[in-house]
Amino acid sequence: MHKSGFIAIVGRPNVGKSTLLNALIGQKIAITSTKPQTTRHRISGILSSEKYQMIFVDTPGMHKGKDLLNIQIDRLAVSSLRDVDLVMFVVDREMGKAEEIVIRYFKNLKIPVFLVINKIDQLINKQAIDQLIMSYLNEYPFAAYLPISALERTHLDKVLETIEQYLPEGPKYFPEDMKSDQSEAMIMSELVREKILYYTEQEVPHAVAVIIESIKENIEHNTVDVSALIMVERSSQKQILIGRGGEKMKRIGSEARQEINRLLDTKIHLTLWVKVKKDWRNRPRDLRSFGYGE
Ligand SMILES: Nc1nc2c(ncn2[C@@H]2O[C@H](COP(=O)(O)OP(=O)(O)OP(=O)(O)O)[C@@H](O)[C@H]2O)c(=O)[nH]1
Ligand SMILES: [Mg+2]
Repeated sequence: MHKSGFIAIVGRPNVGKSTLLNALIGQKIAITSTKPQTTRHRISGILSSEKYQMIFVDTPGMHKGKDLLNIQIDRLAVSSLRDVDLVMFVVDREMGKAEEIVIRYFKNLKIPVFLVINKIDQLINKQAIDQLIMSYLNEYPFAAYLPISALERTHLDKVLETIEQYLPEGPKYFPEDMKSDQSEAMIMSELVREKILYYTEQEVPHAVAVIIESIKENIEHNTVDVSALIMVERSSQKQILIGRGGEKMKRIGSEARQEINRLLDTKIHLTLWVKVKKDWRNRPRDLRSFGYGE
């Protein structure tokens, strides 16, 4: 019997959902960062074996944001609960107000929800883990609870085993060698954004969107020429991004290029442009043209 199904990974921002996706697939599919609200799209990672195919759907962290981008992103995360066979609710601390908001969305679900306690490498002792788990089991009838560390890849075999038990019988929806649904352009723009998240602070990471403008094969130099546009909301943010003497932008470009080369196994030449677009996070048309929303 072959089993298959879709598994949504949901939770508050920054709990380690994308890190978990990457660890389960064994490849970097989604970018991660220490800053909340890193993921903005729904990203699928596919794990195939002889016995099963699991399609993991990484989602943006659920939270109540103020701008239109955040509202759309939150809606996207919530809508991911539809049309899946299973939900993994990822947490990294005791039950609180923000967690309660997420759990509220489970109330009408008829599919199993697993409680995944992540970052146990940071919890001091077994007692702390038990206490954390108890704070959730009082709130919702979770089908299973799974303490893990996505970063250190501990107990992931137990996660896969438990998912397999609950998966329905079904076909392979995707070719066996396909690991994600991300296009090359999406991978490139996300990797550029990841480096920006790493090198900027406060409001800048949230004010940035990256759009791949063109991908052209350069036969003469045996490279692929990629041009990317970085959108920010204010000229002060543009200055921060570029840095003194263009130093920061150079570093962002160089690190993004190296990782794109490695992940896509192509030699690219990357050109970055920074442009100011006032208040794009609140403009429906900008959001659409930057690839956000359903
Ligand atoms: N110590 C520790 N850190 C972890 C673990 N898993 C993830 N992290 C860290 O937590 C931070 C957030 O990880 P992400 O995977 O980007 O979190 P996310 O839930 O996808 O965040 P959003 O996309 O913003 O919702 C990163 O700095 C990760 O390295 C873990 O098991 N242990
Ligand atoms: Mg994420």
